[in-house]
Amino acid sequence: MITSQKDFLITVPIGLLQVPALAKNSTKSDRREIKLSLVIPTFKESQNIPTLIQKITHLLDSKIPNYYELIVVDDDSPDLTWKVAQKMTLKYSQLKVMRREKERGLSSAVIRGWQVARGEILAVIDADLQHPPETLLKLLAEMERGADLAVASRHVDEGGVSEWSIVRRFLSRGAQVLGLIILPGVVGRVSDPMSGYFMVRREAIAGEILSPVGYKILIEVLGRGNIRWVGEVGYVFQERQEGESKVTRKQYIEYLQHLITLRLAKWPVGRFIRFGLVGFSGVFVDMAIFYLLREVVGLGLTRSAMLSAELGMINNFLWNDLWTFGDISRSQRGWQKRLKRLLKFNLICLVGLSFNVIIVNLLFNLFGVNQYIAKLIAIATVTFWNFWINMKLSWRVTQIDK
Ligand SMILES: Nc1nc2c(ncn2[C@@H]2O[C@H](COP(=O)(O)OP(=O)(O)OP(=O)(O)O)[C@@H](O)[C@H]2O)c(=O)[nH]1
Ligand SMILES: [Mg+2]
Repeated sequence: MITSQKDFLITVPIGLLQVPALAKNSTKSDRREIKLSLVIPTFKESQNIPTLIQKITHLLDSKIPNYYELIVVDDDSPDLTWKVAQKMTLKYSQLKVMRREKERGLSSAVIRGWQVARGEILAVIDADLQHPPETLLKLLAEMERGADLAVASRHVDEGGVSEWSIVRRFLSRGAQVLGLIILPGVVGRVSDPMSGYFMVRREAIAGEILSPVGYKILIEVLGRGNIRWVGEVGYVFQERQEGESKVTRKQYIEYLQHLITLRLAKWPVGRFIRFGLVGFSGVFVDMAIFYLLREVVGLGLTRSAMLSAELGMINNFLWNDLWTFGDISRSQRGWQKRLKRLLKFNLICLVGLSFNVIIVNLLFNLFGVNQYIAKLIAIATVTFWNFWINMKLSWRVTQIDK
């Protein structure tokens, strides 16, 4: 473990918030294997930290003595929480302390802790004793059964909140519903997406660049990690005994920002823009060839229009195959496969073309929409159709909806 000479604190990792696949600091001499790395983020928790450490150690020593580590990550608390924790390292050898002087914030504190962790299972618990330590053993049992993520939940059997006001319950549920609307595939996977008490398998998040906004680290883990099996364990959220809450209105705004960021990250925005640009280039190819066929070759109108449209489509296919979906085509090599993609693309675009004609007709004749506006709406709709269906069928991207 890297410690600075000055005060025997763990050095704070810098750079991207990315958990390494293999614990960076483990060396050959570091024979003792660590199973569980539990991060305890703190800000002004000097009154709570001694009791918490004592309770957790007592508990884990009975179950996995020597196979766990506790990592307190303190954001330079004015009440010197880090110092209180640091003194305890003399008695508790599995305890490590990180004092962050530059960065701030709960979520990044947790990840910085995981970055120096050595365990195969990474976990987090609040320092204020609101998360009952006993639940750790149940979470661990879930992980041992094979879960990639084990979440302590207030909303399953044996779960609950002790003395929350109606307002706080309402806000918490409201935030959950909002999450379900914006990110159903992520937030809907757990009964308590707001939980800050969970364990995750290192493998499931290793190498992912995490960038949580605000407080909700679990949503980030669910959104960006490769989580197949989720286990849940009920617990009752305890009242804070000592110290003060850091929850403010700002956190609700950040939560919303976080949801939107994750939503955008899941939508293939970049691909769609490239697809649009390629489509735009196709218009010029189509026009130029149409001109050549009419003026130079002297072909009839319909034939010229059909031929130029087909060549425009081939132009689009080639660029999409090379650029828009290049990463996928490269893993599906061979001219036969390429030809298959071209045929599918062609067919899908032809269906798109008939939609185009139908939409213009419907809007213009049935709803009296101006013909040019009708055409624009048709183009936009068909572009979405062409993009989405081609992505799903011609260039199969199965991992888009993680
Ligand atoms: N390192 C670090 N820890 C933080 C920060 N903000 C909060 N924490 C810790 O994260 C945990 C949860 O914060 P709390 O303020 O208790 O949030 P909460 O439990 O949702 O709200 P309460 O019920 O009001 O306590 C506690 O252990 C805090 O000390 C921060 O900016 N940096
Ligand atoms: Mg709390």
